[in-house]
Amino acid sequence: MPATVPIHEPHKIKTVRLVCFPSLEERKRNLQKAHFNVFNLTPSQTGFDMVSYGTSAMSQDQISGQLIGDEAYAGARNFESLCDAVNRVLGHTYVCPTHNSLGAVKLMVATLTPRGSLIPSNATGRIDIHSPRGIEIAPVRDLTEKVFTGNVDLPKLEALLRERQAAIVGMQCFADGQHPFSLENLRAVRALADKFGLRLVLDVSRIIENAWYIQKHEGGQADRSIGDIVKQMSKTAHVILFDGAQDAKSNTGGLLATDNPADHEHFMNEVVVYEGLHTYGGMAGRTMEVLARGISEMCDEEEVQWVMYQTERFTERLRSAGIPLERGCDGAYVKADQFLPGIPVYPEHALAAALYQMSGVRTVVPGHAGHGHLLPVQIPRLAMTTWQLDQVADAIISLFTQRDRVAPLDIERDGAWNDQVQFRSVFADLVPYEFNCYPFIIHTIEPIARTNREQRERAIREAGWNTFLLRSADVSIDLLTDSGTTAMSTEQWAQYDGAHATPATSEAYHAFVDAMKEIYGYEYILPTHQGRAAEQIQSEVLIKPGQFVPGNMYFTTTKLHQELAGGIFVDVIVDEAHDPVSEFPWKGNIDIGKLDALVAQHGAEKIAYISFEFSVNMAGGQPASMDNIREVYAYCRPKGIPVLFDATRAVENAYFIQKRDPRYHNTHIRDIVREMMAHGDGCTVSGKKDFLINIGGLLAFKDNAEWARAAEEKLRIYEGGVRDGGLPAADLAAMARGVLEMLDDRYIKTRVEQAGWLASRLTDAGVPVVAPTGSHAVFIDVKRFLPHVDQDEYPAQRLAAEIYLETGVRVMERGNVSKGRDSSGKNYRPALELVRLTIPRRVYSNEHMRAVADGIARLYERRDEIKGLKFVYEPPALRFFQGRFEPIM
Ligand code: P71
Repeated sequence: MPATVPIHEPHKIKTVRLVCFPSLEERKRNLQKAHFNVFNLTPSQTGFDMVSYGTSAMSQDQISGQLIGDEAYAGARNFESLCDAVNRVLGHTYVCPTHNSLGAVKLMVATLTPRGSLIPSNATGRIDIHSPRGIEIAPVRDLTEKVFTGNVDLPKLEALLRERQAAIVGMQCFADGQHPFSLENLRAVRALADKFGLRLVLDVSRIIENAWYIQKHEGGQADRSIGDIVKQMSKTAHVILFDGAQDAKSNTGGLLATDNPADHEHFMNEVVVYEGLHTYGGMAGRTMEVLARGISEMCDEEEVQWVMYQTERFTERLRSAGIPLERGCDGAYVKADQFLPGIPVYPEHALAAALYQMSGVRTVVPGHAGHGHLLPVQIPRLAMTTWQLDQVADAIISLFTQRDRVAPLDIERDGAWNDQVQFRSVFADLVPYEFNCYPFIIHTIEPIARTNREQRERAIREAGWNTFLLRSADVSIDLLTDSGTTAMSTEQWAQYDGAHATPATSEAYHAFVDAMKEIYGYEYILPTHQGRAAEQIQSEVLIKPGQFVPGNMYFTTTKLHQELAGGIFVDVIVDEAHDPVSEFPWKGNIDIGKLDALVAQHGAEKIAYISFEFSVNMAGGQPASMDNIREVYAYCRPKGIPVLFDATRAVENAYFIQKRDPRYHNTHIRDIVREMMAHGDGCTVSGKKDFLINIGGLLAFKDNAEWARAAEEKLRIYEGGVRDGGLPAADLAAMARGVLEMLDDRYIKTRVEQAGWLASRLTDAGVPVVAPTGSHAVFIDVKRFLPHVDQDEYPAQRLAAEIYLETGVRVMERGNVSKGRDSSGKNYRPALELVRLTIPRRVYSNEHMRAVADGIARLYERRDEIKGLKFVYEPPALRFFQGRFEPIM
């Protein structure tokens, strides 16, 4: 069952937390203010914060647990959830909650290890908190053991127990963060403890990592599940101590648990003194719920394999570059004294300060000052992508190559603890490390479906071979659309939760209007529930029946509303847009020659407006150039023809202008968008794309008050209130925040480049894709993929289904099925027979994309075996949504 190398995260991103990238100048200022001790820096002064304590990404189930805290003083329901989780996962009957692990230690001291006690232990890190209490820790780690370095030296322990009276026998999973023990050793320690009539107290805070190590390295354990091993480990101890901010991915919380009712009685009587009542122990009800859910989830085999894969990969990258380090359960512990042999005093602090100066990465030196020289570089569980971790490793490697230049620190104020010490220093001349990965970390994850081929065969049959009819629960990576599938940020959630609902005028409405005015430069701002609602109103306000609406290609909903309003759509996009192999960079441009011919034929007054779409979706997400946008407006203005943008995916279009037009290389996306919009008279936007939200839209006019008034009239009738467009204040507030985030240069670059990255992996495998890669998706050219399947046997529909069968990935047909039949009943057989792989914003990593590409490459290898489909049910209109098929054998 276990332990193959995972190919991608077994989850997708649900919520992101934006990361700051302070400039070199800011970093130097921050470092100075922090007295060169990076402990004093805050996360907003930090790029990546490499600490694992309380920083894990939670699951969506955990985060929802936050909202059902039963904040009763006594007997909270969440306490029952916690007991239940501990019983099931860790196997102990009686649970005593504490505010965190120090609370659990306090209880232990009050009940089992009073002042003057001796605790033999495989861990020494906790000496810091035990020695002030007059408790002696006797280290009994087996220093000869190479693999299970956390094993107890059994003869040494036995000799010690014979010689002196110990209070308990202590053991820690992955002792001090670096030393795992074997199950065999744990059981032998338990036997010894029993022999001497002592309790074995096991700190199970890093039990998952230790269990993984046992699964991987201990004879006879490879076929057992993590859950199984964890339970056995936990049950081997008389008392367990658990830190909620580690494996359970909570931000705090702790507990002691036991099967011994007398010990539990003792714990309950003391917990009220130090922590709180025995049914909450100093934790909020919501924390107990988060903790309970975290414990229930923490043995998930695939999640564990993913976390440990990342840890191993990170450590290996550093090790192979020659960085002196020790393995950690949650990252790499760098030996600062060997890294900086020329710096004798506090080399760990000098290293941390230098790393921050050159890269913005923060690492924290814990515990007592000057005790050893390890600098832990820890990985927050599930919160970072492999790409980001590789770059953090590369920053450290880059520092290693410049280590001779790292400046020593002069002590300004010494102290007993690392958080106290302060330094003076100079800024060494270090070459900075520039990150170019996603500018956010993962705050919440959503598990994705795990299916096998047999289950997928059943699912696609039940869906009539139509990916629109698959259940999301049967889909692993969902590339159906980028519409409304975005991960929101924590900032957006803060706005969402803080918004005050009203059917009248909300603050959120004002925030929405102010943000839109500023970004688009338009005077009249109307919210709508999504894009097509704005399109309906715009079309009805601006089109007189019988007028022409020239546009660059078309989008289905846009064209439909123009026609419903009595307009006649005319395609005036450049010819290159229809050619899947043309590399022309501005395939979204309007052909002014075609436009001029239309105007010459019918007269300007017969043109309702130009419908100008950015990042033209049906052409493959192809951008228009700034020159074209300007020229179209310059052509139209003197003739009194309005230009109305479908500004959906405007930011992606702006990115292409920044990238492909040398005049804009140094212009911010924000300014490019504003300039684009200046060459038009109004716009519609499907907010479900650009605005980084799950629902919402915009209708805006530059300065025409009459249109705005007419549109408001329709807004009241079709959508909702004039101040909300049918949206709750919460969604307006999240949108007002989303539009600020959409303009971040780093964000939009990583978003668009992800499509390019996927395309290049497909191309490398020979898979034919539409060129150049567009703004939001990769389009497979199915005529070249399945040349042996006739278009009337729907090759793109079949390929979409085959991709699902092979990989669990869902994609969308854009070909003969979508295009439909002409008036004589024949299929249109369009020039483009495509499958669209659409990339949601901030949801998937490059590992997901690699898995998608590799799966499609496997299909391409055996493409000759793939045949077509025939309809078994064909709806009269928009048949791609509801149509059902059967494979042709
Ligand atoms: C996409 C979608 C969503 C979609 C719509 C219809 C059929 C299948 C999928 C929606 C767009 C769009 C452009 C350029 C307006 C809309 C409608 N795209 N303009 O690509 O791409 O906006 O969905 O908010 O109403 O999957 P709306």
